[in-house]
Amino acid sequence: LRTEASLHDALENNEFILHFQPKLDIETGAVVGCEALIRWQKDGRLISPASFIPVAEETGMIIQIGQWVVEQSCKTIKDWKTRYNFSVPIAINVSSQQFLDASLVPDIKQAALRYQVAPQSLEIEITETSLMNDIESAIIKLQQLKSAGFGIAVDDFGTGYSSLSYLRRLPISTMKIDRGFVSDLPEESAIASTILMLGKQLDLNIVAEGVENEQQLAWLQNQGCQIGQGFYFSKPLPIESFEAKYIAPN
Ligand code: G
Ligand code: G
Ligand code: MN
Ligand code: NA
Repeated sequence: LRTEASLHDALENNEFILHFQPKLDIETGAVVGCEALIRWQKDGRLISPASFIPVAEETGMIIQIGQWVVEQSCKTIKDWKTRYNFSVPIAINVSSQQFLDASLVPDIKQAALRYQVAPQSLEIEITETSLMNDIESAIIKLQQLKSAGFGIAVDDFGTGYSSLSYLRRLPISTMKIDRGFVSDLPEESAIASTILMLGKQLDLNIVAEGVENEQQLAWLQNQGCQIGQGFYFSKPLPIESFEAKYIAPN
């Protein structure tokens, strides 16, 4: 079922969709961004990326699927700007295979141009581990994306194969504290505090992922973490629900 051919058919048949999860300013409650998360609509059911992204990565289909995600995200940015004058950045997830592909950076730039989307409205989420296959080339590609104006976020920060000496060299704009550390809050806060401090020192935006309750939110507010994402605010939503709840409420 979850073979290269079925993923190929899924693309052809337009069976992939994006859900959107808001990122909120923890002080004001304003939506300051969102993350696009792919789902596969198959025979009336919604298949989670956890069950097909690994297959897509193994078979190389992640390249074409990733191009679809870039395209669809730029289209959505353009559409929200045109229809609602709504322009918070959309973040997309990029796998290590995509990072090794020479067409990633030109694909992203061309899609942004084609949809007349400001590069600042698209953010690339990468994990530390995904950069490590070829760190030197990854740094070059990140520099190209950053100098073109795209946002760069390190996803699941603190869980990957990472090194602080690389972190210093990565041209990133945002660190996302892995939800494992957020779920330890408020009792176990050493790692979250340290990541927050590191982010401040490096002058990065910090997003707390996986915020699930009031106690975690209170801790984050108290510690000056500015942006939160998680089920406490909203799960990832189909586009119509995201628009109704966050863009054009009535
Ligand atoms: O949305 P959900 O929690 O089910 O996502 C599961 C995993 O799939 C997460 O690690 C997420 O980063 C990944 N994922 C979701 N959408 C995409 C996508 O468009 N591209 C890639 N490469 N990974 C994605
Ligand atoms: O690996 P990545 O961080 O890209 O995965 C994002 C996924 O995390 C989302 O698709 C979503 O399904 C999941 N997620 C988002 N918020 C929460 C949360 O508050 N709790 C849990 N358990 N998962 C979450
Ligand atoms: Mn992510
Ligand atoms: Na994450």
